[in-house]
Amino acid sequence: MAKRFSTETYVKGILAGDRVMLSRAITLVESKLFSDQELAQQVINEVLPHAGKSVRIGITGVPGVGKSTFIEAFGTYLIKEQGKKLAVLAIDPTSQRSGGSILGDKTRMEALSMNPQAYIRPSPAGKSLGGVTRSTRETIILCEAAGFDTIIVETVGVGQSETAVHAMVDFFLLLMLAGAGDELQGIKRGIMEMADAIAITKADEQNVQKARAAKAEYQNALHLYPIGPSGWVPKVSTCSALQNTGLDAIWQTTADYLELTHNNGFFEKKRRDQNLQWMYEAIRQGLEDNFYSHQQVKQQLQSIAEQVKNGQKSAFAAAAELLRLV
Ligand SMILES: Nc1nc2c(ncn2[C@@H]2O[C@H](COP(=O)(O)OP(=O)(O)O)[C@@H](O)[C@H]2O)c(=O)[nH]1
Ligand SMILES: [Mg+2]
Repeated sequence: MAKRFSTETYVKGILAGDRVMLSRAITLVESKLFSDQELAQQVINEVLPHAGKSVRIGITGVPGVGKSTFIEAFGTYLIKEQGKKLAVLAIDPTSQRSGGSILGDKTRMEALSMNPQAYIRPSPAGKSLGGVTRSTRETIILCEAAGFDTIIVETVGVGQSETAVHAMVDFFLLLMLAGAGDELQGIKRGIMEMADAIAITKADEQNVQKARAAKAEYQNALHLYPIGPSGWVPKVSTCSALQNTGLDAIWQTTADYLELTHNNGFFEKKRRDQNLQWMYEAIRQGLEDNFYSHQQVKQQLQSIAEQVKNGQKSAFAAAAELLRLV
């Protein structure tokens, strides 16, 4: 069990920007213990009025595209050139590595992890996507309350985690390689449609020409999509994290997006919609947890499932029977 303090101690520490207290509160959020969860909820409730005043940026792309290297360079740029305070979180439900993808990549984020203006937190290990999503959302609030004005949420770029991240950020950046082909990059149409910006990575050395060609190609492809409710036309650019090029353009694109969506009200609306979605998800999760932790359900689930497997009971009848137990 995590070492525990009073709600007030956590809240005071977080609001004062105490990183140790912030980390401990995040550990509570990630805990599976009911008592830790209860305490976490109290802390979140208390700091909530101090949260929300940030830019939340989601970053995705297939493994190897250069996410970690990009975040190191872009994050350092944001701190040094834009005076930001940056928190980097990760969503990696599959990660079994030493505490998550970001820690495993720590060598690629060396400068950032040592920068006092940055806070890096790996994805919680051993959790389902739903579990990771929930703790990451709550972690965003805690980081914002601790004074971080820019939150980057990295996702591994395989499966459903992009959708989860998209639903918790203001701006969604897709990193892509030049000349690798959409298929190779596992990029489904849906993910391109979610992107507010695409950056072609590794635009350096012999790659520059290819990157420019890819930029034109993706720009054309994006023009085929109808403009969404944000009124924003997604932008494509090239960058090199190793040479620190193209980073200012990506920040400018982000700033343009923020200006447009603040002015037309989309930013606020999206945040409100995300909050509502979050509530419904929490309800669904709560109902599910209640159901599966119910004593009688625990006792009978196995045997009733067996009957369904053997064709002795229909799936619907079995579900109804189990649901009646609660
Ligand atoms: N040439 C070049 N290589 C890069 C760049 N960014 C990342 N890489 C390399 O690409 C590989 C994968 O990078 P990484 O950041 O771990 O990708 P991730 O799996 O998406 O996090 C590493 O060998 C990096 O050194 C870049 O801007 N230029
Ligand atoms: Mg990485």
